Amino acid sequence: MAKDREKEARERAMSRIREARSKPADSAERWIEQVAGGDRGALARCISIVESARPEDRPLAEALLGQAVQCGGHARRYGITGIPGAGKSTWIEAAGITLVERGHRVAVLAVDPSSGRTGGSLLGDKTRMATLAQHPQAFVRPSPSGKTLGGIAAATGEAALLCEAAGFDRILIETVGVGQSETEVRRMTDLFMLMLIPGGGDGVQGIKRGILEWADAVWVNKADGGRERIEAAGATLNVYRSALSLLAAPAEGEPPLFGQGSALDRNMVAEWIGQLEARLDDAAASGSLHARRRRQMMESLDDLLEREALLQVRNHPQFPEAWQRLQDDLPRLQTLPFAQVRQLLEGLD
Ligand SMILES: Nc1nc2c(ncn2[C@@H]2O[C@H](COP(=O)(O)OP(=O)(O)OP(=O)(O)O)[C@@H](O)[C@H]2O)c(=O)[nH]1
Ligand SMILES: [Mg+2]
Repeated sequence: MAKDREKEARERAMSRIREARSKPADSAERWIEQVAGGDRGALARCISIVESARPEDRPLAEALLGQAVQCGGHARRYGITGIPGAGKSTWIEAAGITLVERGHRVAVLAVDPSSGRTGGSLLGDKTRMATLAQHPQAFVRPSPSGKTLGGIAAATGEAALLCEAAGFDRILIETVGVGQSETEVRRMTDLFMLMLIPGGGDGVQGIKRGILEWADAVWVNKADGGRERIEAAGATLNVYRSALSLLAAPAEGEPPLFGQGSALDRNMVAEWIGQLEARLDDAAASGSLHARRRRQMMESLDDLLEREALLQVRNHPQFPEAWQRLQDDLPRLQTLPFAQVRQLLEGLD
């Protein structure tokens, strides 16, 4: 029986999607209305559309995002990165509960570049965040698994926009700190936090220098279970504090915040998220938050311009022939590569 009902629901959803694909603009307006009205099913459906790898879903996805962006901009976005198993999900759940208790509506998203391969850390995250996932003021969405059109991080940024349209005012994005998606996640967040664990040899913990430089906050987790561990956490924190003080000062804003504690201790997490919130209050008041978002937007525009320009060139009807000619000429090697490329571009009309 339950199976039949599930199948029916799936079929209903599919037929709605088919209908929406055929009239993207009208459907997008209606769907975003439902999303803004608090319909979680509609939110989940819209997120699936922006995550879709099918080119035929893109017009609808773009129409949805076009609608959503008009209700966006009010939420604060946190990025939390760290090595696998550092305690990110545990920390996010505790922080999320604190935030909902303070009257916020919290959405949790994840970017896991490995999820395509493993089938997703989906189950892990939902069970680890069981309390938060069931809270009426929270929404927990695992990383898109498998292929998406613009990449997993891009899909997560779009999902964040939809969550904002749904009225979530705090968005926490978890990403595994392996250096593949942090640039993008940092670019879509107002505060980027690096999570470490005590010890880890020389304290490097496989964290790329770039990620370290970007951190607005560093938290050494698992500082619990005895004095030794707490001291080890303090030592790790010091290693990073001095490493960071040697790096160039952040381009804008304040120096990073440093903290240590246990994600299993709700009070500690509440204290820390309070500090992060205060930091964002200051950034909002001083205008640096606005400046940061503006710069992030410019960087994204720049990337998009590059991607779109490349696509236009590659999709140009004369491109394949010109490209072939260029390759055929290669053995002669009598022109410099940049001159060849310039010639090729000039030859396309
Ligand atoms: N002792 C202790 N254990 C913790 C703490 N935080 C998390 N854990 C445990 O560490 C394990 C991994 O925690 P997760 O929150 O799943 O870690 P994660 O960083 O989200 O892991 P991935 O998403 O797989 O990268 C779980 O068994 C947690 O219960 C902490 O502060 N102290
Ligand atoms: Mg996790």
